Amino acid sequence: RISFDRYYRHDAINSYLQEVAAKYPKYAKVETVGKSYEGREMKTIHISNGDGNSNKKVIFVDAGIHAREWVAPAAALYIIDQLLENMDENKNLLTNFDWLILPSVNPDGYDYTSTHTRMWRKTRSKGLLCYGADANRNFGFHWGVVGASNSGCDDTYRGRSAFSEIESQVVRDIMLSLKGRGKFYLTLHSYGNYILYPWGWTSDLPDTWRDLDEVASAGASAIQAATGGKYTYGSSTNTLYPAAGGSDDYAFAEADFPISFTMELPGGGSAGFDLPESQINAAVSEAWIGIKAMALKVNDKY
Ligand code: 0X9
Ligand code: ZN
Repeated sequence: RISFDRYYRHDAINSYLQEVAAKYPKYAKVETVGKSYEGREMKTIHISNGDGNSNKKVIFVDAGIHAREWVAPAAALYIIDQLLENMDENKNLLTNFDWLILPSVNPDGYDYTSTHTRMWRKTRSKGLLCYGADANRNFGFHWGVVGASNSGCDDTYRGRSAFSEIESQVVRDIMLSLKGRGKFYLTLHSYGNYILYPWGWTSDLPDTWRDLDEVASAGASAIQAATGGKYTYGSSTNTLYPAAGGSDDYAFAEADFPISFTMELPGGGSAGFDLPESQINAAVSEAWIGIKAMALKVNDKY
């Protein structure tokens, strides 16, 4: 069984997916959904309770769109570990939902943070002067209108055009393929302990913001009750900052996910994005408590 006292490189993440799916063939299926700019395989794992119902509601979780946010892919692996290795305890989460998890959205950038620059954020596509776009500014909903740079060397570069990056295309295509069934989209980031809902592109709130707020609140309360940990929730713009072209706004607006959240996991302090390995387990197990509570709330509502 995988341990959460260290970080794993992209290749190790892919190997883990294959291994755990081979161990639970009745419940888990791995699919290669695309290749990154530099040719790394992007894999999802689909987890069900094996009852053969292929029409269930779906929870789609991704992580690692920002290369340096290492605790995010770790949290995605933790979800997989808990759903499969702890299935009895988590039965209710699989009765009504299938889970689709893409733990490593930006494998080129992620590997680059191991081999070259720890604080790399973007993809690694080749631009005129610099490499990469911020894949979380690259989605085609109000693309580029705010909080996104049009200058290729900036960390929040929006890209040449909406969906110029293969990695954001892959995420988009998964979302659209789930249209109608997709009820909860969760994209894992770090850091700051936030649960953020749309919109990121405007300070206006969506009509259904009360529903978003209710689900986010259930997550934050469950965490606070279990560990005392504090997560702040609210719309991206009003809680953090305005930034258009995010995957969360796209899932909500264009792929009809009624609940779409960015979860910013812990980090901070002197560690910044570099959450020490000794703190991974606490961070991801706490996040899982919140995610379970949110999933149950989503099941009640949709
Ligand atoms: O800026 C981001 O992309 C996210 N924060 S991070 O520190 N992980 O880079 C927040 C994204 C919130 N969602 C939108 N603005 N759409
Ligand atoms: Zn991020």
